[in-house]
Amino acid sequence: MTLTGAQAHVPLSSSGSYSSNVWYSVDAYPIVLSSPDPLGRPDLGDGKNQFVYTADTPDGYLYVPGAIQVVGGTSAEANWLIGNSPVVGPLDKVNLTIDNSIIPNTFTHQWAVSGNTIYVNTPQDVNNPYPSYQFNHWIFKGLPTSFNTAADGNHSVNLLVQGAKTQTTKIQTFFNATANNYPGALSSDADGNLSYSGIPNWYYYYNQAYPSPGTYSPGAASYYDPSFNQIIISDDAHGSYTVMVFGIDASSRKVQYIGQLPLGGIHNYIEDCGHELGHKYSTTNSIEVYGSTSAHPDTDNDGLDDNWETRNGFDPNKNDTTGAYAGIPTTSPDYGKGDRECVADIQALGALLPKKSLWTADWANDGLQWGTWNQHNATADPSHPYWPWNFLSVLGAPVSSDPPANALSRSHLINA
Ligand SMILES: [Ca+2]
Ligand SMILES: [Ca+2]
Repeated sequence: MTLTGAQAHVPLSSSGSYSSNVWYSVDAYPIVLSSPDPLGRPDLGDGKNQFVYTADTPDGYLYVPGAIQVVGGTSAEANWLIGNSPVVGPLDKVNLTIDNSIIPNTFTHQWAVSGNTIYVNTPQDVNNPYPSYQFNHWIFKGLPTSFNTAADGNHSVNLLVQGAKTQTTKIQTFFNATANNYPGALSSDADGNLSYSGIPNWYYYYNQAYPSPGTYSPGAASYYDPSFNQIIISDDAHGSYTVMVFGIDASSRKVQYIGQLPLGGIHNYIEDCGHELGHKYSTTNSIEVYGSTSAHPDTDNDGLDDNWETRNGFDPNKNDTTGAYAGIPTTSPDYGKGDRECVADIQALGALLPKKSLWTADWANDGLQWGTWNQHNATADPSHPYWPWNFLSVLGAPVSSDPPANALSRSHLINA
């Protein structure tokens, strides 16, 4: 575990009585033990003191492992601070509170001392699933009280000595990724047939790091609606996805399927946004068409203008130039539109590549990046961990950490 508490030391009291009527002063500060990653992967963002509620309801619990460090002290000094150990009930010298929580001060601490460290637990909480002997968690119940601000989720764990705050440790709390704690509900989508309440928390958090080009709507798949010129981001933007990567064949000068890039978490969301934004851009610029016209013929009915296809390495007489979409189900709206989807994928890769570092952005831990972690890292070859991603060539080339430099992105497309 990593000790990430405030490091400044403040005297608890200048007039404390330790033993034998000797006036004594000790330093102490609260520490928070960062949640260790069981797989040893790096912490996200600042990597410090980030915790996720166990449930989406107002009864959700937040478990914050923590303690009080008596600087340079001994077990005797630590015991002096809390009284005779074990102690159950109010203490006369020290206490802990958490700001901006519904019940920060109403539970009763239980304390234990090991060396110069004081551990704390809240076994009196009837819903506490932890055994009373596990003295290593502050447990807070209830959701933060403010929403819709960037500061939401920031709290302070405070050490109080005889009622006065002496030290503070910052923590950040996040809601369960798939729960709906934030407002922002749509009453309807562009088609006027949708009603729900609350956006999923992952969308709320991702949107702060990478603003969505559209609107969230519950459902399996994101889409671009050309009738209303509107992008809908849906639940496939959360979790994991493997995006296809394309290049140019050196001899034929045709677009070629060259590999895959497995994604998770924020990267999957960015790819999804970029893909639908690609459809919107292509439509707006008449690259993508809906029915062949004299101005924009579409001989192979793959949704792309023939002339644009010819200029950009696609086959105007073949709806899936690269073959990458050969296995798409006949029931899919993308069936027979492989080239149209390929262009959107290329544009999505262009949106994604500059944002690789966003996996280090400062929001929740595995609650939001779980797609990447669980779907890839847990089963990956340890010598090739997919973190944050690895390019997997379909042409027999070695695995690489990033797509090759000649992978097509938006800037390679004419008029795109
Ligand atoms: Ca076409
Ligand atoms: Ca075509």
